[in-house]
Parts: sequence; structure tokens; C-alpha cells
Amino acid sequence: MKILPYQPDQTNLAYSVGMTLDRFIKHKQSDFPFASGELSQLLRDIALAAKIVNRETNRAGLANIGGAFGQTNVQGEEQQKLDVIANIRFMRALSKGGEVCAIVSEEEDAVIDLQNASGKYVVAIDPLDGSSNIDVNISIGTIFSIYRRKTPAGSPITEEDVMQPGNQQVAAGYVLYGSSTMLVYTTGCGVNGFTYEASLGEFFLSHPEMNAPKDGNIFSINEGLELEWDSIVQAYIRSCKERKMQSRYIGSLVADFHRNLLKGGIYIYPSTQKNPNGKLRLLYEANALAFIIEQAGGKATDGSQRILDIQPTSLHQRTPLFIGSEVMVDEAVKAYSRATAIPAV
Ligand code: P6P
Repeated sequence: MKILPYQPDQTNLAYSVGMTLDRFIKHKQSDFPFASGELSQLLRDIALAAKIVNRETNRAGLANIGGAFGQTNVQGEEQQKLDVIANIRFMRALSKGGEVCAIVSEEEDAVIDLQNASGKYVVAIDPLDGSSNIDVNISIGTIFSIYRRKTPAGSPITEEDVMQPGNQQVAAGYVLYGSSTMLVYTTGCGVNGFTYEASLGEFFLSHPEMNAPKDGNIFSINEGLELEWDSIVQAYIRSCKERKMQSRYIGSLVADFHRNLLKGGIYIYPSTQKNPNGKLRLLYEANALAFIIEQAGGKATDGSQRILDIQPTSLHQRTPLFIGSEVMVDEAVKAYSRATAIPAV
């Protein structure tokens, strides 16, 4: 019997299709000597749900699943049919995957206890953010945070398990259903982006080791609310305009965040009269993106403190959000620190 060592192809006849998300997760798992594969499996479960939601968002106009569902969620926001579908898909994938004990979802008033005694992880998720854009074919996204449960496995889920500050996340990511569908995530060792190849049903590594430019020339804010901002935000945005910066606001957080992560920029959703604590939710929007932006070298604050250090006090609490390139975030909020600084005696 003849045995030869494998020789990688030298003919270049068959181009490499690249590193799949599955292989990357498995490869990176070796970075965690005590990893037992559960987090890897959880990330694969999320990717599976993302593939299904991607298919359904792409078919929305054809499958009569666009438009309003006819109910409002706990936020008092009108649910789109795809909000409900995405929530079902992610809840089902997470419960069947077996790694999760509890879920906090934008679409669920209460914490969902999966009664899974072996589940080590808690997932906070916005299944489909920006869904009001679905019917006009603008990019939308999924945002997720992953925490280790604090209480012993098999014991009842408690507030201690789900009301953890963002600095306790073990992983976080988003899916952008856009001109291409991407999954971007971190486990605390940098940020990597994967682009979905639908013909193969796989996410492939397309943006390794993503880094946010330290400074930028793009500001993203809903200028229709200018009269509701405080004077500090008004002054900062005025200064951006005086410096001829670019205003780019899609009205879809994941899309605005992703562009600013790649090109440099700042996204601001400040306190407004309608939303004095900001509009975006801490547990399943701000925390995940704050983890990602910090891992990519950027910053995220509520104007006075690091988003990741905020101790949650309620499940669906909102927070003002200044997130993006380090220099821009520092500049946008420095006036707050001056305003709140204790005057020298
Ligand atoms: P506004 C979508 O509803 C969302 O949560 C984010 O995706 C988006 O950035 C923001 O709200 C848009 O809010 O008040 O500018 O329409």
C-alpha cells in the first residue's frame, strides 16, 4: 500500500474559498485552553438562525411577511411581521442548541427561562433592529450579547444572571442584512467579520481583525431631533458641520455602526425630550456594540460613563449612546466632563 504526505495544491486550478465561520470558531477555540466547546456551539447556533432570518428578510416582499404584525412590543413600538419571525427563529435556535439557560429579547417583556439545567450562557438579543426599514429595503440587523450565568447550573434564573454590566460579556456580535449579509463578532480577542455566501450556505472570513480608525469624518445622528438635544450635543454637531464633516444617518443602528466601524465616525443617540434616557436599549443594543467597538479600538459612552460599566437596573432600560472612533467620542463628550466637573475651590 502506497502512502504519501498531503501536498497542498500548487496548480491554482481550484481557488481557495477561504475560512468558514465554523472553522474559524473551532480554530479560535484553541485560544481558550479551558474551552469545552459550548461557546463555540452557541456561536454556531446564532449563525444558523442568522442564515434563516437572512433568507426570510430577502423574501419579505414575496412571501407576504413584510409590513406590520398588528401588535406592539414591550417598548410600545409597532412590531413588524419580521420582528416576530426573527424572534421566533433566534429563540428556537438558542433553545434547541442546548447551550443557553435564559434569553432577554427586545420582543419579550419577561426574561425567557429555557429551564435548561446544563445551559451555561445567557443571551441578550435584539432579533431584528431597524425593522421599520424592511418595507423600504434598507439594511437591518440583529444584535446579540452573551454572558455566563452567575448562579449555579440548574438553579432558578435570577436577576444576577441577566442584569450583568456589559463588561461581563464573554462574546457579542451583530448580523447586518444589507447589500451583503455579514456576521461580525468578538469574544474579547479582537473583532472579525464574515460575509455570507448564500450559494454555499456559509459565512466566510472577509474582514479579519477589524480595527476602528482612531478618528473619522462622519457623524450619524437624527438631526430632525436637534431642538430636543442638550446644548452640548448641539454644539458638537455644529462643530462637525463647521469642519465640513459628512452627515450619514440610515436610521438603522447596525448599518450606521458598521459603516463607522469600517470608515471611522461617530453614532450619537442622545437624551431627547421624547426619550430622556436615550432611545437605544442597554442590554441588547448598546452593550454588544460597545464591546465590539472597544475591541476594535474605539469607544462607547453614555456621555458620562463607559457603556460597559453601567450596572443595569431594569431589563429594557435605555441609555444615551455615543459610539465610534476614539477621538470623535472623546471630543463629543468632553464638554460633559467639564460641565459635571467639581469646580476647583
Ligand atoms: P430614530 C431603529 O428603530 C433604532 O432602534 C435604531 O436602529 C436606529 O438607529 C434608531 O432606532 C432610529 O431612531 O428616532 O432616529 O428614528
